[in-house]
Amino acid sequence: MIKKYVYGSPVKTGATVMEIAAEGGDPAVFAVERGERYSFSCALGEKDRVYGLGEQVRGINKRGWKYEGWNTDDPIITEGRTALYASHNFIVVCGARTFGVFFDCAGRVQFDIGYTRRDALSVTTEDADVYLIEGEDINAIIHEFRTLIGRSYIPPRWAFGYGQSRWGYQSEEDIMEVVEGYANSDLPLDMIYLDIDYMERFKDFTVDRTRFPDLKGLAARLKARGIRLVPIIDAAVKAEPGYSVFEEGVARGYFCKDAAGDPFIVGVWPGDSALPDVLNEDARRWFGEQYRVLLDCGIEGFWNDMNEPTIFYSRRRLEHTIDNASSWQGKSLALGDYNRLIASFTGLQNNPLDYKEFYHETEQGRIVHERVHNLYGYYMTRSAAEYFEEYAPEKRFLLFSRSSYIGMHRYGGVWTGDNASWWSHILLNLKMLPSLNMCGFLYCGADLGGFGGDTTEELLLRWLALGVFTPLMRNHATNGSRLQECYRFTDMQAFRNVLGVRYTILPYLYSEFVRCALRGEMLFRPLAFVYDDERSAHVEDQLLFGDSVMIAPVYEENAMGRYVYLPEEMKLIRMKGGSYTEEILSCGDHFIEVPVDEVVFFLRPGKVMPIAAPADCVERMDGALRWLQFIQQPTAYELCEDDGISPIRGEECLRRVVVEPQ
Ligand code: MIG
Repeated sequence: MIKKYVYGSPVKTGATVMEIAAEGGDPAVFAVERGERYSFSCALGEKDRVYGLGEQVRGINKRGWKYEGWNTDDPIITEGRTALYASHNFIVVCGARTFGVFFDCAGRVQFDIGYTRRDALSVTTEDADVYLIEGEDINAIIHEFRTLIGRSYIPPRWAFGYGQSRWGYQSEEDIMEVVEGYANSDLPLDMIYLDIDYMERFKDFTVDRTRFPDLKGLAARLKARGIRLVPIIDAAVKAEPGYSVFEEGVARGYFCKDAAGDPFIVGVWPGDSALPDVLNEDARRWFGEQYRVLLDCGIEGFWNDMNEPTIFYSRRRLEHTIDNASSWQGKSLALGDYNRLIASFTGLQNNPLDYKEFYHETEQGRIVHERVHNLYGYYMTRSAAEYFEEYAPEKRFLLFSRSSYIGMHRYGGVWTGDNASWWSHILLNLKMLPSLNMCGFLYCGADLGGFGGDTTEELLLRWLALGVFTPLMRNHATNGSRLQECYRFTDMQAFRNVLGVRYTILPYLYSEFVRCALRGEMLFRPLAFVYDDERSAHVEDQLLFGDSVMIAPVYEENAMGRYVYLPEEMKLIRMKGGSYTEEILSCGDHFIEVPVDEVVFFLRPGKVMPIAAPADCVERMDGALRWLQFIQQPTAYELCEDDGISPIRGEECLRRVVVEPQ
């Protein structure tokens, strides 16, 4: 049961798809205080656990820390952070009393989940719609929430292949070198990503003709080999006279404006730039249409970046800062003054004061950015998705974004931003998955191998051994870091084994994904959502993957394997490429040896799993299925069979197959 409570006059965010009449009073579970902000608090019982918040730091159980819904581009992702690139303000308190609550507020939302006091939870918001969701158990509550927010995005089937990315591919030659690198090492590849260097001086919707003389031809040649080229689009548009996207946007008033009504100029990669006002319906349609230049080149997928939106500087604050700095010319600086001088420059980036200085022209009137900050990435992505549907209604496109808000899950997926080549980030990747799924984001993944810093062969292999299960499976790294394409390393057979597992399990991954999207279920669940025992309630490094499988990846360096907790008897599967061994293990703790060239997972009793033979890309898979099984009697499985391209409108694509025990 869902109840809605309205505080103040919140901006409509587009998070939900159901009209619910507002209740009077306050949700019974909270003590509510009204001041400058609204505050909602309740006691936490000794054993209560709190789940949710989507893309966030720390545990699957969020208890013990403070978090913020405030989309932030800061690439140093440590435990001390409180906000990442996305705001997913949905939590479920689970214990003596179990309930879900969604704080639908596009401004700053603060969660204190047993941080100030271990026995108390408090959330503060600006004007907000607050939804209280009650149900039989946590799964019922989440399912109800997913009904409220609408069906998750389903990408084309090829988007479940493996992709390679790197910030720094400069030219067609660079791209071809990577493609041949994979092919020559006999490694699969479905996607290769273009980062900002394909553009002409970082101008959205342009292609640098000297380095990419024939993007259309390149896209076609790659597609003939089953590989898609996936370019990046940045939020900000270069402010340059003569650049049609900028000039048209200015002429039509489609950029965010300052108080005087002029485009608000910010610095991002192209230098001075303007932010398309994606919260304005006309501007949103217009921005979406710009993707056409690339769609006409045969491009079928995009990643949207810098849409927190990132502001390296605002023109105005930069001028002011430079003036201020020059006033120090020739003067001696005491340490405090020196520090202030430096801070005046470092503080230019994503300065919260800038968010008070520009506006969106929405159907709900003129709104200052800070009140709707968390919606920017959502609406940038929606603008593309809505246009794709107009451009080719018979086709699904790949689309994912860095910044997001609940509601965007209907239009695209997410990657979880600038992680690092740290072992702890494998585990963080795992922990985010169920939280993201709760909030509707099913198509998601992290930069495998780590974005920042230098990876190692072992780190990459172990990370890929988790990545084979994540819907978005992309190896991506930053400019200047160690080259991270699989073929750069030594043990090619190990990479073949691990990447091959992705293709082997693809029929299962795809079927589970589509079913979960259609039915509002989670692809990745914490053990606590499925098993009732006390141990399962606290497991933070294993997950259920779909209905049939449990995963427990290795996330420590130089490990021989790891301890795995089995809440019930399970069948251990050790997989290399398309071959595997099976072993039944009893309920309880086991030390599982895991060589780096192997992927292990566990099949649940009474369950089956469709698998295929590996191939060098999704389109070349032969369609023949085999079944992994741990059953005593004939068991039904819902297999997704569609063309992988046409929009999926209903459950017709799911076929019930009965598997006989063998
Ligand atoms: O300020 O386009 O998260 O994936 O490679 C950095 C360059 C901008 C941030 C993205 C990252 C991408 C990078 N971008």
